[in-house]
Amino acid sequence: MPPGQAVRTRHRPLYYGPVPAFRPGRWDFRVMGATEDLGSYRWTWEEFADLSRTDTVSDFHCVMRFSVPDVVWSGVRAVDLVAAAPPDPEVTHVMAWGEYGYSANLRLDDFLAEDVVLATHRGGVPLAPENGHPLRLVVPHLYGWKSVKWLRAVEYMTADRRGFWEERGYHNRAEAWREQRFSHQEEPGQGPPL
Ligand SMILES: Nc1nc2c(c(=O)[nH]1)N[C@H]1C(S)=C(S)[C@@H](COP(=O)(O)O)O[C@H]1N2
Ligand SMILES: [Mo]
Repeated sequence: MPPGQAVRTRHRPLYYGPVPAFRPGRWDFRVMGATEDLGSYRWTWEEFADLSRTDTVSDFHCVMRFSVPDVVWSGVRAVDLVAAAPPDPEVTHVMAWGEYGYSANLRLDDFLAEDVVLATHRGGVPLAPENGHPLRLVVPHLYGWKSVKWLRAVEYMTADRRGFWEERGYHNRAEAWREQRFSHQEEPGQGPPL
């Protein structure tokens, strides 16, 4: 376990604000911002289901000091998404966007880590509404708030910008093994000015 974390196998789902309703006919997923061809990409729910899928197993670390070991996630690996929607070579960061404007910024290399997945299933069953149904991001090596539930878009960025919690006192990078919990721990240059 990373420092300061205790194992918990069950916990109450954690999120800010209401659980959004899923309407398959109105749902889409977008990749936008600094794409290689300057266009944006859009998948309907049916189209998204045709992307190549992978199972991953990882531990999940919440900044509230608990970790859930060995979670099985299934979905589209971030590397496969990025291959399907190539970024401009200048892209250094991404913003993951959830419903209602929740967001989390990530370094591109963190997003491309091999166990990062845009998950539709956890433990072999579709995500429950409160766990992010129909789609959530999972970034195992960063604290849980970076794992955006009800994911609707990924924005490619050529400079860093803070997301929802990163603007409100949480660490810009959030690596669990380095215990990067709060923005006051950031070293100069670890994040855009607050
Ligand atoms: N859209 C959205 N995603 C979110 C959150 C949120 O408030 N809104 N909370 C985050 C936090 S703090 C954690 S620890 C995890 C919890 O995921 P779980 O409830 O599925 O275990 O979701 C993350 N993703
Ligand atoms: Mo969390």
